[in-house]
Amino acid sequence: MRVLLILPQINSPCLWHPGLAYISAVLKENNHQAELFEMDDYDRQIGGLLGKIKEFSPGIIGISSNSHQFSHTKKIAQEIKKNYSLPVFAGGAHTTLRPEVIKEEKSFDGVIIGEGERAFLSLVNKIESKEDYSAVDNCWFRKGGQIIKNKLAPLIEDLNTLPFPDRSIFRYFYENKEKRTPRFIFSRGCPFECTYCCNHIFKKIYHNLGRYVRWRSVDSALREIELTREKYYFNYFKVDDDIFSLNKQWLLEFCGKFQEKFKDLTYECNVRPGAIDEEGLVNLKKSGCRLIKIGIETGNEDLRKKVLNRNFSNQDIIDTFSRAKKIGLKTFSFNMVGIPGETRETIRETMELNKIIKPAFMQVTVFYPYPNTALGEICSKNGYMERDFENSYMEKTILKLPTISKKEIEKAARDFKFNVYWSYDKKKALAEKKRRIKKFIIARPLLHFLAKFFKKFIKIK
Ligand code: B12
Ligand code: SF4
Repeated sequence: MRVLLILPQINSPCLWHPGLAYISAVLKENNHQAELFEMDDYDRQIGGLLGKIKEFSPGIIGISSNSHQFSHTKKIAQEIKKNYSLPVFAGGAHTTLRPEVIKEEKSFDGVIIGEGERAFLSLVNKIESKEDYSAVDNCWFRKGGQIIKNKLAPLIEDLNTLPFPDRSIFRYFYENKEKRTPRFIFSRGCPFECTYCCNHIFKKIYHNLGRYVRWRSVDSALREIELTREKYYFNYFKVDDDIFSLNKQWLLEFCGKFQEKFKDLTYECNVRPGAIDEEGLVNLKKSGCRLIKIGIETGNEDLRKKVLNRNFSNQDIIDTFSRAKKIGLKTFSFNMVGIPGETRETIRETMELNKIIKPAFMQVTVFYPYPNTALGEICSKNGYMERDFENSYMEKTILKLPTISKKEIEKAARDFKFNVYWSYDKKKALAEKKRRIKKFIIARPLLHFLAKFFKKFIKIK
């Protein structure tokens, strides 16, 4: 059967989506035809999407959505339903956290919860053979005025049984002939329970349904890299596993074999203080890893431990960064501002910690409470949520906290990198300032026009 997958990524491009890539691979392995429509701009592309549906004539549509994109996902489903009588299903992080959306949004025929490969294949098979699909595991459906809530099937025990994710459906791979930086993911799940992250909820819903943290074999990981390289040229890649260093035995085997096989390939990955030691770092470096990324999130230990449930100290962070640097690895820190309990002082502490560890790169995001997560619930119960989910992860807060104003949170997020870099890398700080000014101008059409005009005028002169 022909299946159309849709990836809304409005103001938030993600280049590829492993979940949809796996679903497409599984469908193709089972002789279905899958195509993808990537939606970056609703108004500009909605006509194109409707045209695509007419031309491709799918028997079913699957839309993936995270919480930020969900308002767009609903709009897309509504527009499809207005024009075609096709079954439309939504899956991804948001429907896993909040399957109840099926009750509110009538444009969805069903939602998929958790891992989608088997559930979606089963749906497609049943729809193709015109069978009743209302008992498919991992799905909630609307039937008449009722919601059918099916159970979750156990987690896929052996990830090696899955085909490699299908990159060929993404523009980034078929349009881009230049150098690419592909992303890979070799494991699923994380054993930690940080209150702001979705993992503890995914783990909870899958309680007693198999091992939550699973790895593909090292050989399968290396084979995927090899095959991807044969198809798409690259010499650097990113590993998106939540914590690449979690399973030391796996890591050391990967590093040893990778080094043997790919002498000219380099990469970056995520690690966690307390889940990486000196031996792990040395092996990462020897194998070709150039950059390690670490979530420190806040410089205040109380907030980190009590509010975020991240149990490592500032000293653990400082030690990991300094060891990594001695070994020759570049470092990257993830930071958040605007978490419940945040004050001017705690933001200052986060900046101070970054000034000590001096990362080569930083990400600073405004905290965003996801539905049903422990911290999301605290925000709802305390009446902190001013607005519901929006596409505003990086810069705008949707919270009204008693300890700090919205203006201060957003200003801190804007100025954070400049302030930190200024203490140890003036060039980077100035580049950051320039980037911000450019962004400010681009966001204002009149200023943008004037800037372009003057640039041209000065050049001619
Ligand atoms: C890799 C990754 C990325 C990659 C890849 C992008 C992507 N969207 O997958 C990159 C680095 C680009 C990225 C970016 C972002 N990410 Co991210 N990312 C992850 C991570 C670590 C792994 C996801 C993954 O690949 N898992 C493996 C695959 C196989 O699983 P999956 O994607 O969940 O898909 C399965 C099911 O969900 C389901 N499914 C998914 N889609 C569909 C669609 C249909 C039709 C069906 C039937 C089923 C289905 O079936 C799939 C196969 O089993 C997760 C954390 C996590 N543990 O899930 C966060 C996570 C998904 N990311 C998150 C966030 C917030 C972001 C950003 C907004 C961050 C930012 N600052 O910009 C951006 C958004 C970009 C975008 N437009 O999507 C959040 C989402 C929270 C939420 N409630 O929505 C997560 C859950 C992390 C967290 N904070 O808890 N991310
Ligand atoms: S360590 Fe990272 S991936 Fe794991 S629960 Fe915490 S934030 Fe989520």
